[in-house]
Amino acid sequence: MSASDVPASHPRYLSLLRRERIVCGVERGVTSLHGLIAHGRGEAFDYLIGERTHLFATGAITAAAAALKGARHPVISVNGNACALAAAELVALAEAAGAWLEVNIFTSSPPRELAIRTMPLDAGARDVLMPSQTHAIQHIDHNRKWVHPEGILTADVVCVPLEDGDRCEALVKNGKTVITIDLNPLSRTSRTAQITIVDNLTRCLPLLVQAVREAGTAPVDPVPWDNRKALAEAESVMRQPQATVSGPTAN
Ligand code: PTJ
Repeated sequence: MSASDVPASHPRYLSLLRRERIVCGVERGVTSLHGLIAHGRGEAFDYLIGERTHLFATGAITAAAAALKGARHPVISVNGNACALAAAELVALAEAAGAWLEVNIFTSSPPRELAIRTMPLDAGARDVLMPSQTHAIQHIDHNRKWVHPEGILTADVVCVPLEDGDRCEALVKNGKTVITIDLNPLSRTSRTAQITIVDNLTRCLPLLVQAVREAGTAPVDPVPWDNRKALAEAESVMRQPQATVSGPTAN
């Protein structure tokens, strides 16, 4: 049985749908096998926040929208999990923010990079940049250092959903403002990025798109954001038993 056979009334419907997207991602060569593990890790943290968007996330979404709108050259980095879960929403975000999409993956694989590129293009992206073999960011040795010269290399604001800590640190050291989406408030990525949205990618992306659209075309001032405080609030919610799926809402 697949999630498409499960009625929308099923209490785990959305979770099953997300699993199906990740499994389909693996089957079509978009998501790595390691991505299945990362997804399970995310599910566990999502349980601990009651699978809902909290105030620490909506605040981060507002700050992220302002950072994207105020950016000179914003870029959204796309990996195998983000692409399988939310290709259409990533395209909508890029469109709303006037940002480029750029493929960048942890587990090196040119065929997978190409498969990832296809999904946002099919979802209507005007283009999707690929990592070059000539331009690299500094402070990282891994293959993830390779970037597109008109994309991440020259970006001032980079949105990196579900990132690994080394690359997030490297992007910050390269002078970028980094926005991440990560359900784990303790991860190195969450703690290194300037703006961390602790929420499920699939829940917060539509809200982020809406916030960017609402910002309109007028110049946008940066929204002051205390990332450490927000991460502490997320951790505190996770440590409260009543925040879990069966408990009452936490905000
Ligand atoms: O496609 P690749 O090769 O670039 O690989 C992508 C993954 C995600 C596999 C790779 O970057 C990786 O291993 O990531 P990590 O280090 O496991 O980190 C993923 C983080 O994202 C973890 O902190 C998870 O809790 C979190 N996470 C997983 N699913 C979601 C999520 N956060 C938000 N929404 C999710 N749906």
